[in-house]
Order: sequence, then structure tokens, then C-alpha cells
Amino acid sequence: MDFLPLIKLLHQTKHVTVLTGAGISAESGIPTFRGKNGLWKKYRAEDLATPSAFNRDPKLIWEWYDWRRGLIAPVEPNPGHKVLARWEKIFSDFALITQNIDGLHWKAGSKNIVELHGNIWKMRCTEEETIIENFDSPLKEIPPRCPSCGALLRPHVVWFGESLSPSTIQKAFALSSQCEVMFVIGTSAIVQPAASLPLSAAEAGAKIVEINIDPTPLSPYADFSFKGKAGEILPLIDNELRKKP
Ligand code: BV8
Repeated sequence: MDFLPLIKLLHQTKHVTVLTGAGISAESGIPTFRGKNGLWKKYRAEDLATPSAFNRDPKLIWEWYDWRRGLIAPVEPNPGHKVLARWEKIFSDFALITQNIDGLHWKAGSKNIVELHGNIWKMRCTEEETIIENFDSPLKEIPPRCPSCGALLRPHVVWFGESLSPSTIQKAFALSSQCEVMFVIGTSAIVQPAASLPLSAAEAGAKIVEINIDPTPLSPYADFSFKGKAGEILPLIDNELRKKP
């Protein structure tokens, strides 16, 4: 794989934005959504990750999130997450936008993260809208209840058919349309509005760098496309970047 043209570009680049999906956490042992033994294969997204599914059977939905929390709790960030945490320090203007709710970018040391779809370690009171951080795995009580008012808590994530928070989506589109280079790592680029972020970056003149084990609907728009695992390719690019230009 020839990284030189990209490395040359990155040595002249100040503003880098990265968009990640489930693929960057795959090498940490977390199943992706649409990949082999992907989460959705066992459950249809619209059956579980929707407000109507939660209203219909909050216990079932919390059993599903408790199961996913149990998958995520013991795993560690992989070299892909760690390189992005390092890049936050070496590029003067670096932003990380993730669709992942697993919190592994935080665990890897990234600080400047836009979590588009929320975080599985946060819960929200369905009455007071207060947000509570909870790392219990397994959950002590299913469904969990608000410690102050006793109302049902829900996962602080964005479900299908629910809008993203306006401030979050505005920030994500701003970071996309102002960057010089946008990395798109481990996403099938299907779920909206996340999948439109790279297109708005390209429209604004940014170079698109896609890293994925498979082609995606975004591949035709990518200026650089590296086919392979994020946890292997990002360290290779980083090694080249460390070499003096
Ligand atoms: C909204 C949190 C306004 C919850 C998630 C028809 C057309 C267009 C849009 C719609 C439509 N119908 C409905 C919509 C809107 C819908 C949507 O986009 N649906 C899709 C399915 C068509 N979007 C919404 O509902 C959004 N809200 O639009 O509000 C509105 C309201 C009402 C009606 C209309 C509009 C909310 C979307 C957010 C939903 N919540 N997660 C939870 O997780 O429980 S989405 C969830 O799925 C993830 O967060 C992520 O975003 C998505 C999964 O995608 P990826 O992360 O990309 O994962 P995937 O498995 O698909 O792919 C993994 C990739 O990695 C693959 O390409 C694979 O090759 C690669 N890979 C694997 N291993 C590696 C690797 N790459 C590198 N290295 C490896 N090792």
C-alpha cells in the first residue's frame, strides 16, 4: 500500500476530521451492525433500537443493552483507536466524530469527540430528561429507574426515527465542511445523517480518505481508499507520518 501521497498531503494539513463507525471497534472484539455475526443479524434494528420498541417492552430493550454493555465492558481500545488519540495532539485542528456508542475512543484517550448517536454508558430519565452515567455490568435492576423520581430510565442513545440533537448535528457538519482532510473509518456509510457528513466535506473541497475492509457507497467519492483493517492501517500511516518529511 503506497501511503506517500497521503503522507505528503498530511504534512501540509492543519485541519483533520475523522468519522468512525462500528468497524473501528471490530478488532477490539465488538461485533459490528451489518458485518458477519453483526448485531443486526440477530435483531432487526427497527425491532429494538426504536422508541416504539422501547415503549412496547422496555425490559426487553434493556436486556439487549445490558447484553451489549457486557460485550463492551471488558474490551480495550485497539491500535486504531490509539492512533486517533495521538493524532489529536499532532494536528493543530483535529476532530473525531463517531457513530459508535461503545465509548472506546474515550478509553483510548481521545478528548475532542462528537458522539453522534449517544453513549451506552449513559442513561436518561424519561420524565426529567436528566442524564446519568452508569458503568454497572450487569445492570443491578432491569429496567433501571431514575434515582431521584423513580421514573423509567432509557439508554442515552439516538434510536432510529429519532432526530439527533441539533447542536450535535450542527457541530458535526461544521467540522466536516471546514476540514482539509476527512478520514472515514469502518463505516458502511448507510445510516443518515452520519453518512452525509463525508459528502458535505467533499463538497467543501476536503480530501476524503476511506479505510474499510470492504467497499462502501462512499468509495467512489474517496480520494484515497485503503482496503483493510483500521487497527492495522492506521498504525502504518502513523509510522510514515512520524518520519520527517
Ligand atoms: C433521523 C445508536 C430524522 C443506537 C444508531 C430512508 C433513507 C434514508 C434515511 C432513512 C430512511 N428511513 C429512515 C431513515 C433515517 C434513518 C436511517 O438512516 N436508516 C437507514 C437504516 C437507512 N436514520 C435515522 O433514523 C436517524 N434519525 O434520521 O432522524 C428522521 C426522523 C424520522 C424519520 C426520518 C428521519 C437516527 C440514526 C441513528 C440510529 N442509531 N445507533 C444503538 O446503537 O443501539 S445507528 C447504528 O447503526 C450505529 O450508531 C451506526 O450509525 C449504524 C451502523 O453503521 P456502522 O457503524 O457503519 O456499522 P456497520 O456494521 O453498518 O458497518 C461496519 C463497517 O465497518 C462495514 O463497512 C465493514 O466493512 C467495516 N469493517 C468491519 N471491520 C472492520 C471494518 N473497517 C475497518 N476495519 C475493520 N476491522
